Amino acid sequence: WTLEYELRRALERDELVLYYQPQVEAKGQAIVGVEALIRWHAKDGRIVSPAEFIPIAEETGLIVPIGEWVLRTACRQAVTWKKRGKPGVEMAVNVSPRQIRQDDFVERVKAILDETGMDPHDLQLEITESVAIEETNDAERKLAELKRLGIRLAMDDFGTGYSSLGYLQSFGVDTLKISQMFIRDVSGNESLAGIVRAIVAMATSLRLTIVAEGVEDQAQYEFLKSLGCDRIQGYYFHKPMPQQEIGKLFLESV
Ligand code: G
Ligand code: G
Ligand code: MN
Ligand code: NA
Repeated sequence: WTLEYELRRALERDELVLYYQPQVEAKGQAIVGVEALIRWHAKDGRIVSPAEFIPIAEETGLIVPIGEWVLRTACRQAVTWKKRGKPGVEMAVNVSPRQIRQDDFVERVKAILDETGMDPHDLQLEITESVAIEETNDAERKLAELKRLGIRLAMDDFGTGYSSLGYLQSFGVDTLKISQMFIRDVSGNESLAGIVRAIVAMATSLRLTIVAEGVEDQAQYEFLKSLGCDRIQGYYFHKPMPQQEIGKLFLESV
C-alpha cells in the first residue's frame, strides 16, 4: 500500500512533527496542560492529516513505532520546557490500543521516561473507549502499573463509544475529555446541552478532572464554565501549534 510505504519513510526522514494544543483552566484561563498532536509535513510540501494516516498506521501496526516516537518527543519537549522555567504543565499523549497491546508496553514507557528524564507526574496518557472493550484485563493491569509510577490517564472522546462507567472506574481514569461532537452544536441545542450536563454531573461525582474539547466560541466556553468543567481545549483559546510558538507563549506567561 503506497500510503503505508510513504508513512514508514516519513518516520525515517523526520517528516513527522508534533504540534501542541494548550489546555486552559476554565476559571483563570491559565495554561495547565498541552496535548501532543502529530502532523505529517512531507518533504514535497504536502500536509497529510492524521485523520487520514492514523487509521492506516493502526491497521498496519506502524502506530507502534510512531506512537513511541510521539511519546519520546513529547517527553523530551516537556523536560525542555520545565528546565527553561515553565513548570506545572501536564503533557497529554494519545496512545492507541495497539500500543497498549504490546507485551512490553509498560517497559517501553518506563524506558522512555528514563531516557528523557520525564517526571511521570507530568505525563497523562489519553486512551479511548476501544481499549477498554478490546483488551480489558491485560490493559487494566498494564495501565494500573503505569499509574503506580504517577502517570495519569484520560479517557478521550468520551461519549462517542461505549461510555461505560465501569471502565472509567476499573481503568482508574483520572480525566474525562468530553468529545467535541457534543460541544460543536451545543449552543441552542437542548438535547446536546442535556448530554453535556449529564456527563459533567457524572464526572463530578466520580471526582474526575473534566476537559471540554473543541471549544470554539465564547458561548460554548461560558456554558461549560458554568457547569463546572475544569479545563478547556479548543480554538477559542489556542489552536495546536508548533514547539517554537508554544515556547514563546509559555515564556511570556511565566
Ligand atoms: O489534530 P487532529 O484533530 O487533526 O487529529 C486527528 C486525529 O488524530 C484525532 O483523533 C487524534 O486523536 C489523532 N491523533 C493525533 N495525534 C495522535 C498521536 O500521536 N497518536 C494517536 N494514536 N492519535 C493521534
Ligand atoms: O485526540 P483527539 O481525538 O481528541 O484529537 C483532538 C482533535 O481535535 C485534534 O485533531 C485537534 O486538532 C482538534 N481540535 C482541537 N480543538 C478544536 C476546535 O476548537 N475545533 C475543532 N473543530 N477541532 C479542534
Ligand atoms: Mn486526544
Ligand atoms: Na478527543
